[in-house]
Amino acid sequence: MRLTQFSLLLSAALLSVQALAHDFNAGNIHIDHPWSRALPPVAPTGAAYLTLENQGQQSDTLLSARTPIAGHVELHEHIHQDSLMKMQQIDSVTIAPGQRVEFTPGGNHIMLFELKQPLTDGDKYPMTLIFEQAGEVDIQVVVTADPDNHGNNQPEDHGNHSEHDAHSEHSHH
Ligand SMILES: [Cu+2]
Repeated sequence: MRLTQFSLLLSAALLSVQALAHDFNAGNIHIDHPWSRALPPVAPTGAAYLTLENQGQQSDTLLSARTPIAGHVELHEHIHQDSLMKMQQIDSVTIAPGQRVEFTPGGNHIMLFELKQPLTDGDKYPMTLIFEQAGEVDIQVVVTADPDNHGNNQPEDHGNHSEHDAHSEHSHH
């Protein structure tokens, strides 16, 4: 019974947001294009990816995330161990001022355990990110079978480094 009501609410939420390009702001943190890869309905786990950019003057830290579609959510990273790619839980992800942190397949990701509904291509689902400074922010995650086809690929952008003229003020000879 409760599950049915929940599903109806969720469907309404899914229908109300349709745009594929989407981003969110929380304090000084800009959250760009949260997405999940569509999976077969039997998949017990999934993952969410996004980009976090710190546009403020002090660092902030992503502490955790939660979503009603998963029983349990963890922050994960991929590491190379004995020439194998392994994923493991991380406590948090800190974003320094001006830094951009990408959560991508094969890298950091938000791991979804005990999925309560399938990750179906074209759907969206709500997620809450909890930051140390910015607090809690509600986002919508897009589910897509073809993440490369949304025109949101980040081209290599190295044009934003403001080269600060670093005079060494404490050099003693
Ligand atoms: Cu994982």
